[in-house]
Amino acid sequence: MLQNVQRIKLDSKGDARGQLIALETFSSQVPFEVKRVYYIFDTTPGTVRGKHAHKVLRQLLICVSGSCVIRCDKGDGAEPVDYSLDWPDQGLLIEGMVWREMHNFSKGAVLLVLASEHYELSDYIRDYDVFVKEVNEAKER
Ligand code: T46
Repeated sequence: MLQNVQRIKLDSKGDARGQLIALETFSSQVPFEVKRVYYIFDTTPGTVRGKHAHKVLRQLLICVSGSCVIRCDKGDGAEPVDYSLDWPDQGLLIEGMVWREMHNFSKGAVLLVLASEHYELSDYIRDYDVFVKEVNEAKER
């Protein structure tokens, strides 16, 4: 498990009819105010998405249908860690500076993301070398 990346088991309200998961802002499962929701679907086979880090954004990722793998890298020289999401009660909370890449999307996969901020291009770091430099500079502060 990486610092700033946490698997969250979402509380499913199951009964004979099936399962239901409710997510609320500022709960133990969503520890931030949700300002934006987006979802990724109909991905091209073999595609890799993401390939960036965020400066401030906090996000909870849930693969609500199918499966995918989220590769997380702290930029500190340690090996990246792969988190597989393959059931709707599994969440991955990513906070702080983490380089993320989403891959191995199954056919029909839908990746739902709850985000703490509105869409802001200036929050993205899309160059891996710049990301590593910023991680190192933060360590020296
Ligand atoms: C992240 C991973 C998990 C918008 O207009 N509004 C939005 O809120 C988002 C997220 C994207 N867009 C536009 C920008 C691009 O034209 O949608 C297009 C695809 O976005 P992007 O290439 O950034 O998508 P991914 O899958 O590489 O990354 C996304 C999020 O951007 C990112 O924050 O952490 O999913």
